[in-house]
Amino acid sequence: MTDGGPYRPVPLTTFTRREEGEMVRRARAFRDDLRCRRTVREYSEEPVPQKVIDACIEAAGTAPNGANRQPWHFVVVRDAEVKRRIRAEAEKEERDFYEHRAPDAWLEALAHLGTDEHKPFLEMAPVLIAIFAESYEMRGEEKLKNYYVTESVGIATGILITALHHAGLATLTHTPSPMGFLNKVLDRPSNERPFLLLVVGYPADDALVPDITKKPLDRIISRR
Ligand code: IYR
Repeated sequence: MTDGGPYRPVPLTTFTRREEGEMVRRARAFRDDLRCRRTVREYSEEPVPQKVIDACIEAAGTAPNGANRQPWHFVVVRDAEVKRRIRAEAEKEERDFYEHRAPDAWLEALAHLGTDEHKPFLEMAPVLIAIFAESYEMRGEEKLKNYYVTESVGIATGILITALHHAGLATLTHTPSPMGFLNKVLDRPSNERPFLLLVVGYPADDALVPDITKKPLDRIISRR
């Protein structure tokens, strides 16, 4: 490792060159698996294996990121009392959002998703992963600035959601706003800013999801 030192490259040994047919098959199989991912709001209380969570967080930690500073931290919450406090704080902010702060246009945009200020999944689901973005790093007394923090943590979060789905777990990307309370409840330092709360578990047997579709290719691609 030469992190932070001079450039001393090593040969690339991990890249696999594949035949075109195999590439197409792999790309389509991966797409088809991801098409089965749904954001789930109703969870079973069944516990999930820590080894799976650990491997998925390790997968997230491979994300490309600014200057390889890896400006992220993941807090895995299983404790019922901690979950209860997170729910109480999140619902307080969300109530204010839905009742006062959200402009009508935003509420209209959300209407078809059936979301509201009640967040029982924050207690029901066996695991919450609070993702923090490190705006800077402390090296002793020195503040070391991080780069492209939002992009980096966003990419890592995408990989985490994908890894959890691939492993057989459902997630919900929850964005209580503001979520500064997570630093207090989870005892995180002030160089870390809460980025997003990921709810993780198995869907409840009778879980319902909104009837939505994704834009087809010709609406999200252009070619030049
Ligand atoms: N943060 C709120 C509202 C919300 C906002 C968007 I944009 C969504 O796609 C879903 C919900 C909440 O979590 O309910």
